[in-house]
Amino acid sequence: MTSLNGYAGSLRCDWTKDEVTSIYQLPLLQLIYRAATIYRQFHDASEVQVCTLLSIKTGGCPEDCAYCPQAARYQTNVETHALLSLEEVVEKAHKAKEAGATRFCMGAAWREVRDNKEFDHVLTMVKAVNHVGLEVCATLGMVTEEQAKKLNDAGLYAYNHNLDTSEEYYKNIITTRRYEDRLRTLQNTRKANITVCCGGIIGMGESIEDRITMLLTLATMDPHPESVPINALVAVEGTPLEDRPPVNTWEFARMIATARILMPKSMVRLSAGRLQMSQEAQALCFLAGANSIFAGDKLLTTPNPSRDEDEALFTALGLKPRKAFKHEESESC
Ligand code: SAM
Ligand code: DTB
Ligand code: SF4
Repeated sequence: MTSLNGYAGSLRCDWTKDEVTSIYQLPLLQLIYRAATIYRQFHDASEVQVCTLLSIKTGGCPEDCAYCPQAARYQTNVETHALLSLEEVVEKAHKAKEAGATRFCMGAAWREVRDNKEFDHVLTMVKAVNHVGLEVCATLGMVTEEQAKKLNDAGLYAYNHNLDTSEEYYKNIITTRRYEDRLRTLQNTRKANITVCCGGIIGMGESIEDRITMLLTLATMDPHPESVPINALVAVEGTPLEDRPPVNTWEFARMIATARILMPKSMVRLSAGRLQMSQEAQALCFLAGANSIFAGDKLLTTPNPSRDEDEALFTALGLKPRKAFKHEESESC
């Protein structure tokens, strides 16, 4: 039995900004110790879920997200492609499963889902990947409640739609949609009984206060998102954020630890940016409560550590991949 050292966590959705600020600003090792304790109270800390990403439609997106290499308006080296065939997707899903992944996330460079043949095709993909025995996740831009219901009927397990940053900083990063649009899609997903995957990115020039406010918005959702991806910006040549310096790994670990304390039951995903991090920095994130990674040479369009490197990391740290569908039911506060 893990000793809680006076640090027992509880599932709460009524966090205040002062509380989040004082947790975020704890001395780093104290913050990590507290997060690690709470992590062990709610999860088996030897397990990390391995997820695989696949870009099913790449590039040519009409949005202006300043971090994104897939926005049509930026000159990047991304090779665009139309919607993949069902065969290609199913083959990748089988390969991902064989390589140990239990969750498969399909991403499309769309502003929003439209009710057309392409959406019907994505529904077929969702059904097929579900049959492979993987948790199916999709990230397709904005969805209506009706579209979310269709995705749920097809067997979609999770929908990824990130807040990306604070409401205040959002307009500096994206001007082609509003924060409320993001929140509405998240509500539509919830109403359709799909689990919610929602997090953000650090390293885009936001202030500490922006990071705290974003975490506050996530942690006051009731229920919390079942999955919270924390991304470090991958600064891609040709995007407006191409010259941003790499994220300081202490700051990254601080985000992970704070997310773990605020949303103790959620899966906290150490997402984009691992290639720029040392294995020791990743170990600190696992200690602080990160319990999922994206594995495979590629994220959606940018490189990621190889499976061999990740296997070596898991062996060195004594971590094992987590089984699929192990999530508990979403729980209201
Ligand atoms: N078009 C859909 C949307 O915007 O929701 C889905 C795909 S989009 C690529 C999914 C998420 O990937 C974004 O919300 C963002 O958080 C993350 N992302 C995209 N480019 C990134 C980058 N260069 N560095 C870190 N995260 C990134
Ligand atoms: C998330 O939060 N991060 C993943 C997943 N959800 C879809 C995407 C990261 C993309 C990084 C940039 C790229 O590879 O294009
Ligand atoms: Fe389009 Fe999504 Fe990239 Fe924004 S993040 S430009 S919506 S693909």
